[in-house]
Amino acid sequence: MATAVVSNGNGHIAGKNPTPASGRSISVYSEVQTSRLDHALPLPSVLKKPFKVVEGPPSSAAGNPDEIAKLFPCLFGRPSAALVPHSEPLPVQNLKIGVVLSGGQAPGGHNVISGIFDYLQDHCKGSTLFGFRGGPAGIMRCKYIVLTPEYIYPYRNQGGFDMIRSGRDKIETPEQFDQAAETAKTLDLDGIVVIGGDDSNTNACLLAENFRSRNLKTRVIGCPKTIDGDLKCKEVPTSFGFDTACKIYAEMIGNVMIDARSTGKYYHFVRLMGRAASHITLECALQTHPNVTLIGEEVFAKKETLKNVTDHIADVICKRSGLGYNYGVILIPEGLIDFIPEVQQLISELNEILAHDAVDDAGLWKRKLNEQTLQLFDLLPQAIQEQLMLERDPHGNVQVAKIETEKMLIQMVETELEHRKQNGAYNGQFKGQSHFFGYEGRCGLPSNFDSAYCYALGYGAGALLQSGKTGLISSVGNLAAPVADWSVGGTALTSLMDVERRHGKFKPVIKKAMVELQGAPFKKFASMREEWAINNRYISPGPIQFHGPVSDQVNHTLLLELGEA
Ligand code: FBP
Repeated sequence: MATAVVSNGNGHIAGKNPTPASGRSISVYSEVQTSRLDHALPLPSVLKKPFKVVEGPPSSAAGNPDEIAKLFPCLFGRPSAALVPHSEPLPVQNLKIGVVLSGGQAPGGHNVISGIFDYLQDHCKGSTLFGFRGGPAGIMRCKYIVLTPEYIYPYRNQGGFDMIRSGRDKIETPEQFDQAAETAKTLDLDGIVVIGGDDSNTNACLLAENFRSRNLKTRVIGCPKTIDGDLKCKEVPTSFGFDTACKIYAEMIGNVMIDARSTGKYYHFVRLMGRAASHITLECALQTHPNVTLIGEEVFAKKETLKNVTDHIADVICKRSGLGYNYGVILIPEGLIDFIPEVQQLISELNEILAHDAVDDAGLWKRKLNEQTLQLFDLLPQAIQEQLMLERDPHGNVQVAKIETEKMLIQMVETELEHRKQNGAYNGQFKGQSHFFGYEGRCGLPSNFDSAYCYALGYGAGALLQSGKTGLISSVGNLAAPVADWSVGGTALTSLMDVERRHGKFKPVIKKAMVELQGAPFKKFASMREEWAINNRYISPGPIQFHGPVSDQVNHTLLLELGEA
């Protein structure tokens, strides 16, 4: 019988029977889902025996250290922490810990929670784990459930965030910090674990600073989540969910490639999620070998215009047509248009206008755009214009998932090929098919890698909280080695910070890790892409495997970045 407790939002227990069953019923699970429930999760060996925490040297910031030091007077300079074997276990404590899922779904989130839960069961018997419902708003409104073994069980090794659900709210105003502090006091919390991406971990750091400045005992630890793969640094080699999401997309791309080759009549323009960074697109290219792959960071470095990008795709299509191939597959990162300097300028002018609520129905707001920007805006298809004007997300980002770049490029390539036809430079057939692979990859069953990585991140977060740490992001390293040899510790969140302009103001943010053009994954791709463009070197990786020789394979990006071929 489950003993989960539901709060009515004021910290009081609601209803007569505070014991709702888990939100999931395993009676309707598929065989594969069921088989994953009892999949034994390996732990790094340092977490299996008594350990102590060793601190590194004082840390700095990813950029503008003086500004960051002013914004985080209590936390700035904190050293990183590493767990090392020790003769004595930490003293057992009865801890009250809250956990929250923040931002977009990423496969493995449930395992982070299971990891924290199991840590408390194994090392701090009698502790309580509160799951804040619906993201950071759950902290502000004190909406939670008390997690129990029965409640958690159906979510073990399962995709999704539905155990406690997620949200994109930010805790940023003084009133919201007050509400969060009130919750921490009401529940007598020793700690909160924030499972989120760059923005959510920025928020975790602000919360840790705020609690410290109020002398609250509540500590805050972050966990690196995002399929986008852009929350990483030396100590945090990857964010969870990236491995699984890329494998899911790569399977779908492989299928589309075989379809393209079978009919011989379509160019598939596949836009892939990933927000600003092109890591997912790059990884999928390495897994499947498409004919064209656009990498936003390269487009930016080469200062390419929309016309350059269109010409590049049209050139490949013409060459292939000469060889008798009127089909192909083109990968486009979700954030592409944000990387084209002229569009970037347009977006930043639009951001300022939208931040000041200056959009009128008569279109007078357009006068605020500079002349060249206005010309570009007027050139864009109306659907794209409308998508660029959509409300920003709560962090001030353009909602790139809603901009249909793949459709825009099909239109532009079609027009370009029409011109070439008239000039006698092309006589093939072009038919574009658009795809957006995004949400399909966020809630799949986590790969073996993500399952184990998430569990270690959560278990490690528990260890950091028991050791009294705050303002750190749970960090599991040495990931190319067997799980037993993974390192476990925490990295100062302020060391990942820089300042950026958002909503027209400077704010602290965790610096996004973009695709490095000098990095091993991009270099490998660049050395092979010409061959893939002309000759068909398609690879169809098939579905994620949970057993057998390839089941523990890790994505190319991580291995190449770790120096493993
Ligand atoms: P996070 O950065 O919160 O992990 O979100 C990742 C992401 O999946 C992006 O790839 C995508 O652009 C965005 O979320 C979509 O947001 P939403 O779920 O709000 O539509």
